[in-house]
Amino acid sequence: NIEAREWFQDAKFGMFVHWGVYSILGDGEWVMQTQNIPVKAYEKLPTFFNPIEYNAKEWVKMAKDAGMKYITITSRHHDGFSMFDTKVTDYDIVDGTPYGKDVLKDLAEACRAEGVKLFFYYSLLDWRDDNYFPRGRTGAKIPGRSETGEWGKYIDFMKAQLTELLTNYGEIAGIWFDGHWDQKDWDGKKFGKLNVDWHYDEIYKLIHDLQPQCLIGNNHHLAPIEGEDFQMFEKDLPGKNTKGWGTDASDVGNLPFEVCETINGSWGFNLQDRKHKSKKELVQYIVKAAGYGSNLLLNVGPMPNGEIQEEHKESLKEVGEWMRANGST
Ligand code: FUL
Repeated sequence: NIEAREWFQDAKFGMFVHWGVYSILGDGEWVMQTQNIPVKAYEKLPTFFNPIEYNAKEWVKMAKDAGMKYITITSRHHDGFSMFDTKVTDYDIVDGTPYGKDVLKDLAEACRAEGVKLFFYYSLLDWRDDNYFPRGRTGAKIPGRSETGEWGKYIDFMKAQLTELLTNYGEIAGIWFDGHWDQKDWDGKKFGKLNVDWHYDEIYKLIHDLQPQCLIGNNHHLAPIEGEDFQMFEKDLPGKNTKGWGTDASDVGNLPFEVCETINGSWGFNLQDRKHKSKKELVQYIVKAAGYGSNLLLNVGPMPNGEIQEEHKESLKEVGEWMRANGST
């Protein structure tokens, strides 16, 4: 949808939100893998997730005041826990936590009221689902993962969840896919010749059929695939590939760009992260991205109680002041 792509191209600045049951441990969103937490132990985390200080209106106001035009939030990260009310698993915020409420619903309403657009981050890889099989390099050492599974069922599961996300939350500006790279291992000798098709043609069609304006991006670090609407560069600038994501990661297509970055050094809440970027550094990121004609998606990692950490709030405030002073909002 051309109009939606044009809006995106002009939007310039958005807020990324990494929030999930991993936030409880204060060690980033990869904690299940970095600490090799057994599936059964990790499954206890939701019972401690009770973000009573969560206030969607405040989050949206904070983003808007910083000059941001959209919010991209993790609906389900690599740990496989759904932060929304899904009917295809009970491993979700409504069925599995004492909080029991759908945080994405509140956010969708608050965004709509303020004219801020909403994107859903959606992980392709899953460290818990039996049917996410064969496994790739990530999460390989997590104890308790299944040795068998049905790939077709996993694809159906994702389709069902995406249908929910695009049916129950009003107009959604985009889906931000992530976690495609395990596939590299599947193509190798480790798992033999298995059907590793992601069925992107079907998945992308489903999304555009449900909501034609919904933009699709995929953090696969490849050149854009048919059906995608924007191209993202993780902690990088278009065409740079300074992170060495792979030989195709610098392939630049002709879709609108988005660059994503962290305010400190982590995506998910990290208690011990002291690498906060200064106001000057953050402004440089905004300016640099804009110089490449790219949006900047700047991340916050809310705490388990639902509040955004003070340092992040402070950074957003400072950036907002700079944006206003420079006529960028
Ligand atoms: C990466 C993920 O693996 C990280 O956890 C994070 O979500 C980042 C934005 O994308 O690929």
